[in-house]
Amino acid sequence: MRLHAIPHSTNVARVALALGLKGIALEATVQHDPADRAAVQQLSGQPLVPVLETDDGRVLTDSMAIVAWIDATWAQPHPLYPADAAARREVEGFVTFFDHVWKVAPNAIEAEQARAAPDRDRIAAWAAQLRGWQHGFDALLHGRPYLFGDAPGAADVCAHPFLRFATSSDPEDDDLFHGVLLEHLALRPGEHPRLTAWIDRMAELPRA
Ligand SMILES: N[C@@H](CCC(=O)N[C@@H](CS)C(=O)NCC(=O)O)C(=O)O
Repeated sequence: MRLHAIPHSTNVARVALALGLKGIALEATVQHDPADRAAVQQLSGQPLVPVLETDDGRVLTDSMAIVAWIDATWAQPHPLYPADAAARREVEGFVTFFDHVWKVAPNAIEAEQARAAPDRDRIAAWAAQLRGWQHGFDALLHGRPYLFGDAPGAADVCAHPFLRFATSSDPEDDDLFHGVLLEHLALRPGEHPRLTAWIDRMAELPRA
């Protein structure tokens, strides 16, 4: 399998983490120039990464759809989604929240900051929303090491590549969206200790 990527991509990191947890190796990770998506567009019909070329000739797009495919293809011994239907729906609900609600705020902040005269009040409101949600992630980690249980699963794979910016930065990463995450997720010492410990725990897991 070949994974198409751009440097420092959060959504690509989800796929690398899912494969790592499954113990599945890639033939190659193909790094593209963020400013030139022609090859990705030609391969997949859209410009965004990740794109996964599978061994049986599929071309898959959209990180969490790829993670669901990986989980369905190599279900055992480390399932990423629960087998129980209700528990699975809870995790799917988290993934939907993360991608379609949580991500709105940092994307909106990035877009507002790019305007000639950014509206500081709007940025502050989105930033407050992001900080408020950190309580929720910390609460999900009460009495368990991962967001929905005792083993890392799809929710952890979904959230960690983004929430990790609360505690760490990469000096070579100059992505503006990641700058927004660094600024607005940063945790003060002692704040949300369960979330901080989970970020460290997740960082230790294997990646493809
Ligand atoms: N919903 C897509 C989003 C993919 C996405 O936004 N990928 C970013 C990299 S993390 C990208 O290719 N951005 C290119 C751009 O915005 O020009 C997914 O989850 O895979």
